Amino acid sequence: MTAGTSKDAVKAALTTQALETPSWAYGNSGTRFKVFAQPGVPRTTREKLDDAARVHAHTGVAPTVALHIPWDRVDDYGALADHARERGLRLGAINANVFQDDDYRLGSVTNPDPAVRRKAVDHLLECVDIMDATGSKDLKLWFSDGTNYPGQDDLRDRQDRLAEALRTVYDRLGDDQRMLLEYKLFEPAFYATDVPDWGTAYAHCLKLGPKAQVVVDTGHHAPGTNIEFIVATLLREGRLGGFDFNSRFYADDDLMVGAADPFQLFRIMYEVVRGGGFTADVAFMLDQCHNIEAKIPAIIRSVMNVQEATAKALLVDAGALAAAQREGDVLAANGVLMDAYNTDVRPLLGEVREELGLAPDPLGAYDRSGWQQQIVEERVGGVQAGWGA
Ligand code: PSV
Ligand code: MN
Repeated sequence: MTAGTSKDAVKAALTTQALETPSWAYGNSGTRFKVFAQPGVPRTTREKLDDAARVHAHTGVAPTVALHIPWDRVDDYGALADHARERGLRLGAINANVFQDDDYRLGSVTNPDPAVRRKAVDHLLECVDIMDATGSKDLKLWFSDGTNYPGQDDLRDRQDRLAEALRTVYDRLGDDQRMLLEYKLFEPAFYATDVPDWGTAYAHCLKLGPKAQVVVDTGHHAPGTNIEFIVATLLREGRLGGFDFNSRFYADDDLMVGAADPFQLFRIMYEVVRGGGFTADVAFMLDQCHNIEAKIPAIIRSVMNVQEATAKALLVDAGALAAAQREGDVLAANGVLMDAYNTDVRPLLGEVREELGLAPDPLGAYDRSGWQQQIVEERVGGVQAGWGA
């Protein structure tokens, strides 16, 4: 798919788009000040999948669900995959979690203590075992590792430890499995983060081999960072493994993608289309938390926001843009992009949904379905899922 194709081609591309929703977005979440519980929230991973199935049913483009281990640990992953399949879903990326144990106070795979490093690597290897059982293709790695004070630990030694751990895990991957390495500017470490930026992630991936790819979490950058440039560069180098989509006003806010800056999302999706990433092996995942808003409609809204940005990106008139760029016509070139961005693509997406046999308005359809009332009535008792559960 290239930019600027016919309306039918745009619709066909939108029909095949696949967005992965995160299991943790269906559970309770909050800030470090307060987690607000909501009625009807899932108690188990199976119930999270039941909710995810509603998102897919109303949008038609959310067929996979990312799991977070241990938040989604179960006894039988094959049975969990069956539960997903029976609801028209598949299990997606396995997200490792080496950031919530006391042992990780000074880091996980970069910890100065070899026993802690071993524990962290064992967890990552366990995640690959889980991938074997679920049929998941991607292992998503985010490390909270870093230091709070200058001199606290040796920055270079920590990179060596990181490289060694990544190598061990990389060598365990099957032929069809990938390692997606996520970077984050800061938090929870405040002085130095061990994988703070795409350059560090890219350098590690390059050494490891082609199955190691970089993940761009849109919330993990300094204000003003040109994220679409990073996307273009990683695609050009064949190292863009996927996205963790969300949006931010200040730090890692994890708000609904496209809510804070829909124009940025359009610019990112334009570079994805331009770089061939729309049809390549790029995983389009959400990584969000819905702290105060209703969760399932918020996830449906997020999926719709990505679809709208994608539709606009696909509508860019590539021929006119290239001609204006060749002629050095700055205003005309900018105008071509803005014309696409300013197109109201909601009717087009309504048609796409109707062609998939869906209602054109997923949020209205969800409201009418009665699912929200049903889960509020039925999910009584037990422990609601949330951070750490
Ligand atoms: C870290 O902030 C992160 O973006 C990683 O992807 C984690 O796995 C995820 O958030 C947990 O919500
Ligand atoms: Mn993320």
